[in-house]
Amino acid sequence: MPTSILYSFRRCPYAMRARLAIATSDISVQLREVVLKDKPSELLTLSPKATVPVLLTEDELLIDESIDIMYWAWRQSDPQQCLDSLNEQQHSLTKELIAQNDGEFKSSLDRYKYADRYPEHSQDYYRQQAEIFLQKLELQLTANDYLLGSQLTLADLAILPFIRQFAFVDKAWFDASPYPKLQHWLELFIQSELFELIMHKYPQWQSGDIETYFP
Ligand SMILES: N[C@@H](CCC(=O)N[C@@H](CS)C(=O)NCC(=O)O)C(=O)O
Repeated sequence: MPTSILYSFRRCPYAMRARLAIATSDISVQLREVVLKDKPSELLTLSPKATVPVLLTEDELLIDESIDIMYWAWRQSDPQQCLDSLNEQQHSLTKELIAQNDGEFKSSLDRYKYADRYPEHSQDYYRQQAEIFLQKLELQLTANDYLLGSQLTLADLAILPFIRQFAFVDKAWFDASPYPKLQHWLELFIQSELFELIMHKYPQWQSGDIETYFP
């Protein structure tokens, strides 16, 4: 029975990353579904910064960054070679893309999504800022089916949840946008069994509940 514990929140793109990596490895974890406004004391005690995802491994290692959970999962087992297949150059491009995603793009995405909270600029302005990253991804996908080549890797799974969030701010705009490769890449992901698996709904975890395993 799995003994590593993952604190997760279904719609959080960072937690989705972690679940994607776990779901594409051969491992399972105990999943504790968190409600961000009502975090369990067990999580707050473990990780004072109190973001999700947080993983506590069976040997009591605490991992509280989503990317590090992805590495942890695939270092245990990587049957689809999401990490294993990357050469040095691909790995450095992956890191660059993820840094841009988590940095400038995420910041523009938040402003685009909640434009009323950031009245310094218009929603269109924030969307245009976000498009700088979309253009880069579109270029990658013009040459390849996936961001790094012909197979799904760390870069795709780390970035897809954020592009999905961006797309659904204004789906009609996204569907009509000049990014056909990106639209196709996202659509394949949303239609996949993998996506269905990681988006399964779990009730909020309460101390004392019987264990829920993921996947
Ligand atoms: N750098 C962290 C970011 C995680 C993060 O910010 N998660 C959000 C939810 S999507 C969170 O837990 N925010 C704290 C809160 O809303 O209380 C990671 O990659 O794991």
